[in-house]
Amino acid sequence: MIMGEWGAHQAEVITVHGIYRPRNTTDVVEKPAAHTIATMAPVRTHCAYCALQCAMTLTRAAATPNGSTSLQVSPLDFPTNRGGLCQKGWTAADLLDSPHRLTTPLVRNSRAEPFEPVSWDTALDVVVRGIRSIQSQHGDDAVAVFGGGGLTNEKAYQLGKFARTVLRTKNIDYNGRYCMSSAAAASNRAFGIDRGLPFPLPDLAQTGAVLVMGGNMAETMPPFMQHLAAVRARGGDVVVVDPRRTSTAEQATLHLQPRPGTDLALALGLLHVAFSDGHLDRPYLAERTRGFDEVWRIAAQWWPGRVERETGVPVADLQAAIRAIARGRSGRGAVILTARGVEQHSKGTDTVTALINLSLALGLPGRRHSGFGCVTGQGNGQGGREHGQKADQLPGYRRIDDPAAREHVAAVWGVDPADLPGPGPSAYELLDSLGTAGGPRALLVHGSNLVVSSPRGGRVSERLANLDLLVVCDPFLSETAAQADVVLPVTQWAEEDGTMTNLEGRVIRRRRATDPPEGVRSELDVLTDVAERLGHHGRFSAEPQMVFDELRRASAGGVADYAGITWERIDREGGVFWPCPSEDVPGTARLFADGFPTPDGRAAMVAVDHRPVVEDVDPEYPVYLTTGRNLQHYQSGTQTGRVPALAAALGEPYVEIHPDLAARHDLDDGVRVRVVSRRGAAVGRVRLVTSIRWDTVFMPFHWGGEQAVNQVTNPALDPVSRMPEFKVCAVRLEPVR
Ligand SMILES: Nc1nc2c(c(=O)[nH]1)N[C@H]1C(S)=C(S)[C@@H](COP(=O)(O)OP(=O)(O)OC[C@H]3O[C@@H](n4cnc5c(=O)[nH]c(N)nc54)[C@H](O)[C@@H]3O)O[C@H]1N2
Ligand SMILES: Nc1nc2c(c(=O)[nH]1)N[C@H]1C(S)=C(S)[C@@H](COP(=O)(O)OP(=O)(O)OC[C@H]3O[C@@H](n4cnc5c(=O)[nH]c(N)nc54)[C@H](O)[C@@H]3O)O[C@H]1N2
Ligand code: SF4
Ligand SMILES: [Mo]
Repeated sequence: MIMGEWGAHQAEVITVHGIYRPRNTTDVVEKPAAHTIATMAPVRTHCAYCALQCAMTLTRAAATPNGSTSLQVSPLDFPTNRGGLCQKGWTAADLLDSPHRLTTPLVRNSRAEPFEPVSWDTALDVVVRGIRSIQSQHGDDAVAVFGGGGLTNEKAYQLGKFARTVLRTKNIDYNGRYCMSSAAAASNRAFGIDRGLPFPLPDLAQTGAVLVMGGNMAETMPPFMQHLAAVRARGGDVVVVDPRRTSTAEQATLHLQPRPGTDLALALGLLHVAFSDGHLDRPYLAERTRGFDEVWRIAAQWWPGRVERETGVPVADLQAAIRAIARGRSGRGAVILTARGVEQHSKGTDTVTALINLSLALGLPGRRHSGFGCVTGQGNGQGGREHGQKADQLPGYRRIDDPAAREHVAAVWGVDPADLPGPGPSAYELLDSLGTAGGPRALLVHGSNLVVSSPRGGRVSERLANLDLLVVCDPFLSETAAQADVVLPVTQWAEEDGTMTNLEGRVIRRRRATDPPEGVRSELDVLTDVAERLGHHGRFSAEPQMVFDELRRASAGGVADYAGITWERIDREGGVFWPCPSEDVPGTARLFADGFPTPDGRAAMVAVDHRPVVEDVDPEYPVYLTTGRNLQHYQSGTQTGRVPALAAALGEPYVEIHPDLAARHDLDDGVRVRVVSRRGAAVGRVRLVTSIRWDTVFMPFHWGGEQAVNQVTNPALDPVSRMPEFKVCAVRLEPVR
């Protein structure tokens, strides 16, 4: 029932974009123009969190006696979520009226002092004076930028443009380096393109067999499970590979439980079995791929018995997995999917490569209801990696070291291509260089809580402490913001318009459903203002649709071509798949049917071999640690830790331990245990479970301080993707007395 003052507007959604244009004066305290959103009609949008981007409506409930109103979430039927939402989605509106919300800029003179609330003008003045003085003393690269895969396409694009043309720094990277980089690198070198899923998600439900390598969708994307359930309901197979018997593995027809960090050997073994059992697709290999012979030369050496010794997976299970995939393929189709479990390793790129090789040898990519895909993680994990916040990239998934790409993008930006910086270091390398001799002296953070989510977090905190200037834009006081000199409160999710690109490569609309709190500004507005103050007049827009139109031009002709996508079209069609080079053509829902976007149109099979984990167990650190996610919490926990229902469901980290291992350490269920590595320690509560290997413990990474498992993890990097080895290191366990 619609009541009260909102009733008059129930028929339509009226969104008035307040375009804030800073004046060239520093003595006026500016606020964003007053926004008027008068609506009772539900606003259609997508969830605040992960890459499934479940569709929902937000409806303002009737005003309570004290005048406050809250937004109500209702799921919508959309191809990814089919009317489902997880608990995080259901409670996402709590982020909007959270009492923890930052509503004023915070500044302090030294890190020893508490923050003082200040006006936007004062805060931005501190930022601009800091940037000027640091760059004049130490050069342009002395200011660094760290972005996030949760930012809208518009914000990610603007951030890259700001870094390259206003700051002129090469030092920009983002948290997607910790997330999608191994999958992206492997896909690019094999297929010439990196779109996580090369087909719409509902295609999955049509296939006959799915191999899930290192993904736990039952906790990380619960509505995704409908598509896997549909495969099983038709008699198909779901094979899950995970050192833990997760709730996803529970719903599989077959579960393989390897030792952490051995998936590359497993993938080579699967190819070996596929070959010896006669399942290779020879005509496909001959027509659509190159490089099989070198790939086979290595896989030939990974006979099943050797793979069993390396991985702990019985030969019979390897054979059963291949039988399931081959059966699926000869029926409706077969799909191989990877997620962070196999990607977040110092050999993540090669492991994904080996799995792509397996999929090509079986003839899956480009075939109906078949293929290979990587399950992208963050809300805009896909779009966030296409438009230029990555160290080596320009918009449209262009390479920053490609002269033609530089020329195209420089023309859109109105700058000289020679003035664009070159590629910079990757996320962890960038953070590890902060405040060191010759390293950056200032860091601007947009959309990441990097002290909690980076490997070897203790070292990252020390590096931040060495900076002359740390500026953090965040809706909340995250652990990273708490270390800053300047904190800028920015709009989030349902307070802004923009686009996101979901795990399928479908570009969708994030719609504004409510006013931001008084005092909060949009990040587009903040970047525009700082650019103006640094003398770049009229080159940046705070209006998301204008930014998107510029992004379209910058991406035109690139791999991730958005030129034909408009907001109106997204509204009309319910989302548009990239590449979409012109408004007259449909988006590309399915890739690879007629060839691969490589120079010769064939997929490249790259020969890769197994190698050990960087830090193996030894008598001093005898247990493997692996890390990941829990159903109710998201990432570093900045957001979900402040949602009451989620904090109540799980308020502290747990450590999953097999009873046999616990007995050897004298650990009972529910006691506190310290997980210690060569780099640091983290404390969690013991959960005795028989679902984990006896040589491995698992801890989620959603908490900071002494509960942060990233105090313990190993920053060893993949040589190609520069992905840290989040998923395996050596630890010892100490009871906390
Ligand atoms: N609830 C929740 N959902 C989320 C997120 C969240 O933080 N919370 N984050 C989102 C983001 S950004 C991402 S990237 C996705 C991640 O989604 P997933 O990849 O599904 O999540 P993880 O829990 O990191 O890892 C998946 C599984 O990998 C297993 N694993 C660990 N080591 C290995 C190994 O060596 N080999 C194999 N085969 N498996 C291994 C773990 O046991 C774990 O069950 O989730 C998204 N959705
Ligand atoms: N041990 C271990 N570590 C991991 C992983 C793992 O599996 N194990 N996974 C890695 C992966 S896959 C990922 S994706 C990273 C994620 O790690 P983080 O980058 O730390 O991710 P979040 O916690 O989502 O941080 C996003 C921050 O941005 C804020 N925010 C939300 N919206 C906006 C916005 O519009 N603008 C701005 N400026 N801020 C906003 C949020 O409040 C939050 O503080 O963690 C990585 N770290
Ligand atoms: S699965 Fe992801 S997108 Fe869907 S409701 Fe949960 S967090 Fe939101
Ligand atoms: Mo991620």
